[in-house]
Amino acid sequence: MKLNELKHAKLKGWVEDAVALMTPDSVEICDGSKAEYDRMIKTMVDAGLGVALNPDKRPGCYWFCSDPSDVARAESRTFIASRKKEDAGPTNNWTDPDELKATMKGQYKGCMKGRTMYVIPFSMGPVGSDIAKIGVEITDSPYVVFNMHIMTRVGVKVLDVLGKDGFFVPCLHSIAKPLGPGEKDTVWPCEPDVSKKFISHFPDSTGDFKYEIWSYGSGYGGNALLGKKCLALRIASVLARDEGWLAEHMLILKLTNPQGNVKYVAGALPSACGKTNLAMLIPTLPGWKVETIGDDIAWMKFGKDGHLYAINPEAGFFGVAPGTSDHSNKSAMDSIKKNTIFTNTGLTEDGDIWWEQIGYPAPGKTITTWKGEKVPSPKTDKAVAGQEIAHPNSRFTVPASQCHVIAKEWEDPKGVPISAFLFGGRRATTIPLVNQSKSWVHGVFMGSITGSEITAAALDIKAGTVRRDPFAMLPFCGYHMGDYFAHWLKLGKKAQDEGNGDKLPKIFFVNWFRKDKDGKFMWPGYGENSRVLAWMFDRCDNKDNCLETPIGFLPKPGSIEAPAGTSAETLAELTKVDIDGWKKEIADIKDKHYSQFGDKLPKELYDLLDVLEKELHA
Ligand code: SAT
Ligand code: MN
Repeated sequence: MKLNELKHAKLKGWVEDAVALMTPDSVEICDGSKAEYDRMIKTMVDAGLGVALNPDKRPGCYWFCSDPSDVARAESRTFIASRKKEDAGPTNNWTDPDELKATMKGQYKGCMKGRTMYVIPFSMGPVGSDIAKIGVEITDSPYVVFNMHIMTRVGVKVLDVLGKDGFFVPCLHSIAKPLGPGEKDTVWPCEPDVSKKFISHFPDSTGDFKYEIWSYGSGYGGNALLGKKCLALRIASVLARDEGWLAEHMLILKLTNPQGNVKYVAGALPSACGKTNLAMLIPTLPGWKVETIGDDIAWMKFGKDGHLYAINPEAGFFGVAPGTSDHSNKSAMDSIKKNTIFTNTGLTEDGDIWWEQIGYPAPGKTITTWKGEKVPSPKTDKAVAGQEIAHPNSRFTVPASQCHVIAKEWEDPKGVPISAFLFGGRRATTIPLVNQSKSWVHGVFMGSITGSEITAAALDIKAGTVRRDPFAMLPFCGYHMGDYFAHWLKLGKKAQDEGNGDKLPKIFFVNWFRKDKDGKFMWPGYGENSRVLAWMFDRCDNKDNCLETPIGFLPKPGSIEAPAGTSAETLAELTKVDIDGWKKEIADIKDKHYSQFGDKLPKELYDLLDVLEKELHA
């Protein structure tokens, strides 16, 4: 499709302006077809920038490796450029939007010389769903085009919904590597100087567009696939605030009990807590079933019936490869057997992928690392820091439809009614295995104090230190976190005022990661977590399976059966109130966490902290 065939005048004008600024050699409007997908991959494979994997082992699969400067989201280069600094809040990088645009326009000038500009119309959410939103990404990366094909719904059908004047979020992206005459890419093109990369969000610009995303210099993951964290979380969180809904960093799962009754659960966990594994969990508890709706993002709106309905705005999974095995996530392993893009994993001699903790040693004599070096195949699949075969943030991109445990209603445009929210983190002490909030406000409190222990000594934080990651939204909330807590409180209050308080999802906090005095995990996790899901399921039906305590509703003794290998004493320890631990927790929340939000921290949350403190001291 050609530029002058675009019927949407504002879209056409925006693309024309981008062409004038970035001066590509040609422009292509993406149609979302399989032929286009294949052609984009071929462009890169022919240029030597990608490898087709062995079709006997991984049919339709490809291996790509990025530049070592371009391997993960660049949080320090991610900006929320709201008009007022206070609207970005203490947890975001802020710059003045006009200054940032001036800087970036300077960078964008001529940045696509020698390349094709691709215009990708995409829908986040089933095309035409009331909850879905449309974005259009301009990029010079064919890698971005075929990944967007998997992760979102791309093409002409989206333009049809957009019509002549529909709403879309413009998303500008360039890898920042113009080509001279006859010049060809030899390695992953990007801007290797991190200080020149920008992932910018304009949540309230007053120009032609109210909401905009401008990204420059990176071709990797969330920096470049702008539908995901940029649109579906940072900008969508602002849209949700403005329009009265929720855009959350949550998995959505469908839970079926042995009687065939169904409940949908949405859950937020900080990174490295097994969110994708939980979304695809295989229960050990007989008769129970978990199916996946989404593994990363949930958009939720109240229906006319007062229930909260959720869609997964994505169409694929962009999962972390290392640590994924038949033990940790068999469903993911089965999903990635075909038609999958692998980025920054290892490549075996026989044309397959490999990574640390994949569950078996690397086959063959040698293996190619993500940096392209041939090294002797490791004898085990253990990770050796600094010598990884696969980059720790290496990824698979796979269509969600290929997942064997995807729920049949995962694309239902009206969404699924959510019965429970779950928050959680990796905490060695204090936080019980599962705890239900006493009220909506208390649940918002739980979400707001979500934290997880840092597993690697990265980020200059001591390993074992708790990093608070409210609602697992720390890097993804597009506005002031204090206002975000207030938005959650407001939605709950509105539902209650309308007489729908009993239809609000119940809120839970889980912790699979408690350790004993010897540093050993006390709970087996993985499929055994189904025992906790089952307890939550019954809580949603108000079964008599809990005890009220100062910190919330904890499981009644016997209401969760201990899995094999876990003693009754251990389970009792996991489900009791650690009074001293909670006193320290409260002090930490007051002094180091809530204090940073100033007057934007809703009073209800401070009040609740006081009540909790009093009850613990009683
Ligand atoms: O690179 S993404 O932002 O898409 C994934 C992640 O870092 O969580
Ligand atoms: Mn995520």
